[in-house]
Amino acid sequence: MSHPVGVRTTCPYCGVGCGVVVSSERLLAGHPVEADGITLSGDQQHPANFGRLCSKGSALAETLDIEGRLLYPIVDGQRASWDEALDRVAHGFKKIVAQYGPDAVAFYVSGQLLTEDYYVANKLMKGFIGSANIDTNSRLCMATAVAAHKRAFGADAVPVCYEDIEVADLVVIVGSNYAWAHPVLFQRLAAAKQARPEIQVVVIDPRRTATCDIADLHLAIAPGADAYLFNGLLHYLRREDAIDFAYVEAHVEGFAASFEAARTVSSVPKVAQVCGVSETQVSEFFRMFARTKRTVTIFSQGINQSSSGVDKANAIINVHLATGRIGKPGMGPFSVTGQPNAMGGREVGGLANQLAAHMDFSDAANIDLVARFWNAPHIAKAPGLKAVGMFQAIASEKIKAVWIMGTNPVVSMPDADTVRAALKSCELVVVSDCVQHTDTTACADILLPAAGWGEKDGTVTNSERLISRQRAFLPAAGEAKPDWWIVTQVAQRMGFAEAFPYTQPAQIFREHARLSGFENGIDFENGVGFENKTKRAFDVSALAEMDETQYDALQPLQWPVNSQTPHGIQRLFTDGKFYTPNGKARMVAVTPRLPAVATDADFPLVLNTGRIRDQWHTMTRTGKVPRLNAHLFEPFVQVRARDATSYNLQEGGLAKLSSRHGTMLARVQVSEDQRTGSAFVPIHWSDAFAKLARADALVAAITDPISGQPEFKHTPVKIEPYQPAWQGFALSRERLDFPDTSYCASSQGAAYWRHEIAGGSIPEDWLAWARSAFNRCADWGKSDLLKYLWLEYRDAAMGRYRAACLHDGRLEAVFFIAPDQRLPSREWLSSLFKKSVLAAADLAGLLAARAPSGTAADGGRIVCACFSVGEKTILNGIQAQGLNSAEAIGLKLKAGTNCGSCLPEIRRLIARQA
Ligand SMILES: Nc1nc2c(c(=O)[nH]1)N[C@H]1C(S)=C(S)[C@@H](COP(=O)(O)OP(=O)(O)OC[C@H]3O[C@@H](n4cnc5c(=O)[nH]c(N)nc54)[C@H](O)[C@@H]3O)O[C@H]1N2
Ligand SMILES: Nc1nc2c(c(=O)[nH]1)N[C@H]1C(S)=C(S)[C@@H](COP(=O)(O)OP(=O)(O)OC[C@H]3O[C@@H](n4cnc5c(=O)[nH]c(N)nc54)[C@H](O)[C@@H]3O)O[C@H]1N2
Ligand code: SF4
Ligand SMILES: [Mo]
Repeated sequence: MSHPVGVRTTCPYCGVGCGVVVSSERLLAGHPVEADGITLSGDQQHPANFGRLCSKGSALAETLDIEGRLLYPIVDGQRASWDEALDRVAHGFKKIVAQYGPDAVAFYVSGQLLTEDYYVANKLMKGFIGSANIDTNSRLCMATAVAAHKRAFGADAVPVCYEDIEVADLVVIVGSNYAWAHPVLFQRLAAAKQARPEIQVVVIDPRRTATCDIADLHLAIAPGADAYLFNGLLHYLRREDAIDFAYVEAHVEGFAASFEAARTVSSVPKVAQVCGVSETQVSEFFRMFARTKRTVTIFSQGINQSSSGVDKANAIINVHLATGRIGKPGMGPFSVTGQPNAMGGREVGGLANQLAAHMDFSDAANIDLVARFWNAPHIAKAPGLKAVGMFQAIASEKIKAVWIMGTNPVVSMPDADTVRAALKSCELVVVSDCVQHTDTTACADILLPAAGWGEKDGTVTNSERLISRQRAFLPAAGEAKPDWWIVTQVAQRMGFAEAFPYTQPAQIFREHARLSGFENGIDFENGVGFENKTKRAFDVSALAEMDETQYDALQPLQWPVNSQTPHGIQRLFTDGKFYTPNGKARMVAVTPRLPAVATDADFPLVLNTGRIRDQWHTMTRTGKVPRLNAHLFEPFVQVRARDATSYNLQEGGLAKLSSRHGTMLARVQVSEDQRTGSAFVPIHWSDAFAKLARADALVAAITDPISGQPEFKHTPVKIEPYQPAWQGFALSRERLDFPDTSYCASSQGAAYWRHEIAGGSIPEDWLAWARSAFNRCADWGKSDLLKYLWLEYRDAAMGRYRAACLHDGRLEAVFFIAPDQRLPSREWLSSLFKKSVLAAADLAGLLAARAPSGTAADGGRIVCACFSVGEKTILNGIQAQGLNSAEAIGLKLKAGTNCGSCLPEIRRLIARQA
């Protein structure tokens, strides 16, 4: 058989930016493919992943069916034509601008847009509507790193490349759960460490995470204390004579002031005390750092999402500058990007304080330059509102129209209940999304269907400045259109047709590339520009002349891509020259600050929020994939045993978390991975999947004063057991809609839905309640309700109730209710949905709430998503079959042998048994 030729594209999830090859028989025959029948694999040739994919990437084919997609425009709740919807958007925005001025409107966009989409939206708002009120969810994500890079390097430029993490001798991972959030980079590091065990890995995170699997040292730092640690390190490096004074002299300024600012807490004992870790651990980390030249420091949201995040990031960059560990193989500070195109958004200038192509509003000449390039009549002259301020302005009606593209702020913004209320009262809310029912689309006046991954063409830039193509291989779902097209149409209808003539993404990319090179020459007169350097770091002008064919064939490459480096470059600052007026990098004097709001007697716990392995953000895509839902299927809160005892919480019970802003319900997980005094909840659940489970309802809208990035990792909360009158679960073929539940988390399994439920009051008639949940579920053609057979078992004295609903012998739904958590295994019950007719033994088992004897053993909670291998199966393999390594488990049970994302967890299970 010949090797399948496929479409090469890029994964739409995290900022690693893995190459993906999509193939199918029909594709080979030259047709656009259908969602089913697609096979997908890692692109062996792509320099980000060399063929690897994580659990989310390898399940991409399962997200492509059109179920749940927004298929046509909707205006005021009614299906509308594109013409009607676009006119409404254009006229709505024009009217408000005419009446109240351009700052009365806003766009809130996303690092999940392609560069071409992003460019057009930014140009429309800043160049033509005339306001800089366009901000992006990158404000919640990368704004801190952008600000820190600009302070230190004079430009938002990531110095390192992925290879650096493999050739380093020490990799410090700060505030990043690399194993779950950047899995393929984690795997590259793990493989490098296996080949070269002398690579040392240090993890700095208040939690013990899966990333600690390969750590030689884990500093479970007190939440928010990182700047003290890195300041202390700076002093230690000086004491140990590890500063590279020659480098500092030639290439860095600000050393003395930074050193001075770090004086307050600089001895190892003091640092250890403030950071809440042992002196031995601090000394060990400092020693490793001091003696290892080839060091990369990776940082992510544990640093960025803080009210002093920019200072923290600069404290990290400081130690690299002071030791000259930058611009050389295996060295450098490395801010990893979250979203697939967080970097592309930074390049086009999609943040409200950026203008375009790495220019901002601080220099009138830049504003003039962009105005001339765009031929823009009303260019914005000053920064616009950053995300948090933007939603506050919507709440106070200063902003009267907002267009949200590719993001779900009702779930992901801090103080999310207030954000929802603001949108509900806003005069005009336009939402472009691929998915019809999200917490944010529920607030829209106009819904525009966006083409999704696989349906659109464009480019994305990953964490190492690598520009890759996303390529279409599917026809758009329904009437969906690419975002660049939608914005272009609105721009034309607002009267800007001349500046928005786009009919192809390649046209947009060329313009973007031209702008990046426009008057970006060497400018010695003003002291700017050096050998091999342009004024602005971002320069892809060598791509400005690509024709459509070349654009289609564009191979991944790392900017800058200009006449001096036409093929891009791996590492920046190899010459020790930075993008500051005098060419020197800047160390920033950092005075560490504690989180803005401390815990107190009313709110005694620190709430930390973050990601889980198999879900992407608000689950609009990953939530459709049964095997991704199987790993962690419910919102949970993780606390240490000591806190569980203090607050009367029980493993597996429900807890209510409250802050000054809102509440959340979650399932309790007791784990020694947490620090005492901290609780962790995932960010993924929304009203679309659960009741009262949005983490951001709790989080305060407190931001870093420089970057405007919210403090998502540190909210004072209180926690108490949530004792419902009843609890239980229901499994069903279709999703059910329950009356009277106070808690309900729904997740899609293979051929069934799983609902974990609880209620505050006991229904009068359980059967009527169950029937009602069954009958209420929308669009399921139950014309012959009488044909459904209901079986019941009730033990009123014990408060137990069970029911099963069958249709022609096929199981449709089961309900299990109890006063406590003693409920049967969902795994066995869910397997019954695979049968077209239940056997008598199954039926008896159903009502006895016990699997009939001879049923295959229940594998337990899924650990390996690729091969659906459960925790119990793995534990049994370890105990009964003596499988005592991840390799042995892989050989025997297959677990961990495809994407490898579950290997840390498998190794932990082995360690736990040992
Ligand atoms: N599976 C999955 N992967 C993703 C995503 C996803 O939704 N799902 N989203 C992507 C996006 S957009 C982003 S931004 C990235 C984020 O990637 P990460 O930043 O790695 O992910 P988080 O889980 O938000 O947080 C990272 C860690 O910071 C720790 N932390 C909290 N407070 C502190 C502190 O004070 N100091 C230190 N040192 N650490 C602290 C948390 O305990 C957590 O383990 O992930 C990307 N990858
Ligand atoms: N508490 C807390 N809150 C957080 C964080 C945290 O760590 N803690 N992390 C923050 C961070 S780093 C991030 S990045 C945000 C993420 O938060 P969001 O951006 O709100 O999350 P997503 O679910 O990725 O939302 C993307 C939306 O765009 C849609 N979409 C997908 N592709 C396209 C497309 O091509 N076009 C259009 N128009 N729509 C598309 C999806 O269906 C989905 O509705 O959350 C932030 N919020
Ligand atoms: S690491 Fe996973 S989610 Fe991130 S780009 Fe690669 S395959 Fe996609
Ligand atoms: Mo992010």
